[in-house]
Amino acid sequence: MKKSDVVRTILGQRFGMMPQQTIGTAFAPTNIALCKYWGKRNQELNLPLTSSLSISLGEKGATATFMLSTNKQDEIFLNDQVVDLQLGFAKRLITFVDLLRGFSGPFFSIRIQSNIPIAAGLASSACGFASVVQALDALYGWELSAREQSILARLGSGSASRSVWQGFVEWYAGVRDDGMDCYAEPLIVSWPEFCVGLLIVNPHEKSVSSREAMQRTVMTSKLYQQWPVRVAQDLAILKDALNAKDFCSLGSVSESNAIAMHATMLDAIPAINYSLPETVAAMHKVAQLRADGLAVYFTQDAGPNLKLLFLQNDIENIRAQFSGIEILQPFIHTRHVSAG
Ligand code: 2P0
Repeated sequence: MKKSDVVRTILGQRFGMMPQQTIGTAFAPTNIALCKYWGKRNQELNLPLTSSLSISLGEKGATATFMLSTNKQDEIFLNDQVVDLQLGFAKRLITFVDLLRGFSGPFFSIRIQSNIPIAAGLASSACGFASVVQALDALYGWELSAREQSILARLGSGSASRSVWQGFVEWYAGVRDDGMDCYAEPLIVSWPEFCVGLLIVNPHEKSVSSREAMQRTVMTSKLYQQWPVRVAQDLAILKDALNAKDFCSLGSVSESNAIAMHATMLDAIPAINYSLPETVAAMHKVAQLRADGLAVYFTQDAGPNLKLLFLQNDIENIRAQFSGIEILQPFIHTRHVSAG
């Protein structure tokens, strides 16, 4: 099955119709996985081998704005700077937009505004594709459900399926070949004291894309065989911890899940090692602080930077230990959306 088949299934007779508005705009938050998505059962549709669980980062994310254009081609602005349409970013975006607007669709002036801290290693594609789907939904008047938005956003980037929601979010792996049961839904847990700290140990770009790293791991890592079992256990513990607001359980299983994901990557051939000496030093520091009584845990994605997990009471302690850390409170100043 192709991406275009999924789009046609979801849009039905709305596929290829003209926009109802001249402008459509939407914001989507970025998200950090506490139980990671690592490995696909279908590369084309970004169907994962396992479910995953994330926290969306409130007001940190991307706003996409689509305006009808009379030009003969699209134009793209990223944070008010014009983007060369030959760049990989532009090509990937326009390929995705083509999928949704149909072949004879209108051209757009596309503006993406991102307030994600530069080089934080936060999944910009996650909030990017989610905001694009929601902005096009507003422009065309499709009136998609959040589930449908989640499925369409996944076609752009797997983790984008989780960025259509705020708060704690579970993305179901599903079993169907067409991926219609593979979407994200929020967990009905509000935790205003929950904090995420962005610890930048190195601002340079990663050498191996997460897409390539994921595929190499699945193909070559023997340890990867253990990963689905591990995820099932971790998801169950995480959900119990969220229901009980048991921060230490949540933190320790999140940290351990990230370490296990990186272990599968280290076992790939050739090995993928996103950690730098500074990454490892920060991990030891977190462990030492915890031994000294501070409830802080880390998680790590496909890059050298860490995200620290802790509670509001410890904000000043964390600031004192990690100069320059950016601290986010995902549930503060954010409307928490529940499943409808
Ligand atoms: C996650 N990551 O759960 C995992 C953990 C990185 C490490 O999802 O190929 O950009 O577009 O589906 O979503 C990053 O991978 O990959 C990611 P594609 P994506 O957040």
